Amino acid sequence: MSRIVIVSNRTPSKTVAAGGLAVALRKTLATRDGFWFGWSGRHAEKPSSEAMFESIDGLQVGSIDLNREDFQAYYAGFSNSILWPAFHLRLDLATFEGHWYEGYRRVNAQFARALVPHLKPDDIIWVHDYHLIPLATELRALGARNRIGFYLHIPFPTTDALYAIPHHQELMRDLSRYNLVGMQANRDVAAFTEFAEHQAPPTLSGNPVKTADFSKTQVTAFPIGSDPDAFAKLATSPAAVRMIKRMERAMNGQALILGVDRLDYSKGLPQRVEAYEKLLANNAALRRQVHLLQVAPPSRDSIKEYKETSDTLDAMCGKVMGHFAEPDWQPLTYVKRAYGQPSLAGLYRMARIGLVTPLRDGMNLVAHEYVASQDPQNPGVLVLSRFAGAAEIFDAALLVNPFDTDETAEAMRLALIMPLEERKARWQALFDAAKTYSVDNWAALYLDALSATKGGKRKGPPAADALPD
Ligand code: ADQ
Repeated sequence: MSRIVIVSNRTPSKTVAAGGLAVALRKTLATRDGFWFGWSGRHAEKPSSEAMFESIDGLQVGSIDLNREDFQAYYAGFSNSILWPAFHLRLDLATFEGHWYEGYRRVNAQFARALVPHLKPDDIIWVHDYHLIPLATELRALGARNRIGFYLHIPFPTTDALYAIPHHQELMRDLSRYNLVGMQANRDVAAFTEFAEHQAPPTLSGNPVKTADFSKTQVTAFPIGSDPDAFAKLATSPAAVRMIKRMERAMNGQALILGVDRLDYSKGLPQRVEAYEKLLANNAALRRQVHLLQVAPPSRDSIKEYKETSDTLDAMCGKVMGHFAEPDWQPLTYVKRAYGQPSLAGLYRMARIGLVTPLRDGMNLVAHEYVASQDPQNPGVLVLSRFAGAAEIFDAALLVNPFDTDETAEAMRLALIMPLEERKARWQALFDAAKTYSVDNWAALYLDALSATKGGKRKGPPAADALPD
């Protein structure tokens, strides 16, 4: 059986508890030979193409250090200040700095140089996310003929947002060098197909110009998921029960409405608080009966737009507190820290409403985890954004347009009065979907599809073609 080589921006760490994705991929590597490759998390004066290998909890991990300036241009710059906002349709939040692109390509080339000496001819290479779009091009330029697959964890943009990205034609040519491109949702495959058919901005005169040939690249949706059985178990574990007890005391009979997110402008947090404000404003009888808990640890805080989102959220929460709090009742709690999975599972299980309202999201695993953690005899209600990839598989949720805060407020009201029978029926459908689209199934389906592609003879740029097979 071929080895599997997983490549992502960051390798799994010794100190940070593994999330669902890392756990699933570790499981894959436990049954197949192979290793995980990526950035070590360390900076070095001089960029080196020597990978360092170590075993982390039985997992083989290869990593490289990156020069600080290159990392800035590649990670905070091109990846997270251009690709992330553009792919989430937030061109207003993008910063266009020309030189970042060179750093982005330099780091991808460095990854390739460090990885190639460790590859065997029939290794299957699985590259993760927008940081590494050019990696197949760079690997093929060094002679790699392996099957190489790419998986995009974030949404694929609409064609005109894509046109706004500097060097987008080159990036799309990079994607055409993969055997398989996996996306989260059908809407992403549709957006990709729309681009692939035209590839240049439409004009009233001239014909469409095509510069990338996708005829040898399979593009398919593989919706990612969680490990629902593991989360269901976790939700009744001692640590979860401790959290539930703590919350029951604090809530004193109020219904908990819960949001759990990385602090990111794509997650629609200010809009969510505004919807909650409307719920309280329009339904005086609900005051003292409900409580919003928003858990949102800061992320990417070196980027100005993230700091601004954090400030906006602070102001929104302060406004709702000032308006509705009473000496003996607080409408909301906002916690800026991450929790371990057992505590999260307890919070999910305790919450009457899981409020998952991103403005745009590849999938959103919080929605999956919330569903998996519910008590089947008394489940809560998932209020879910139509613009999360999860909406394609969770149509039994209360689906909302997160920009329409009246609609979100009304969905919360309906969730609070929903009869038990309806809650159970909706939850059962959601749980079935969470099981069908589990993270284990996702990894297995993706790797089967990648193994089944025609490998070995992918065309690279001219330099690679000159190399012997
Ligand atoms: P993220 O944008 O990070 O991921 P999401 O899928 O919601 O978003 O969360 C990933 C994980 O982070 C979940 O397992 C969740 O439990 C954890 N997490 C979030 N907030 C937390 C908190 N406050 N404390 C502790 N843990 C927290 C990107 C894409 C998503 C896609 C995933 C996976 O943006 O759309 O679903 O990758 O493909």
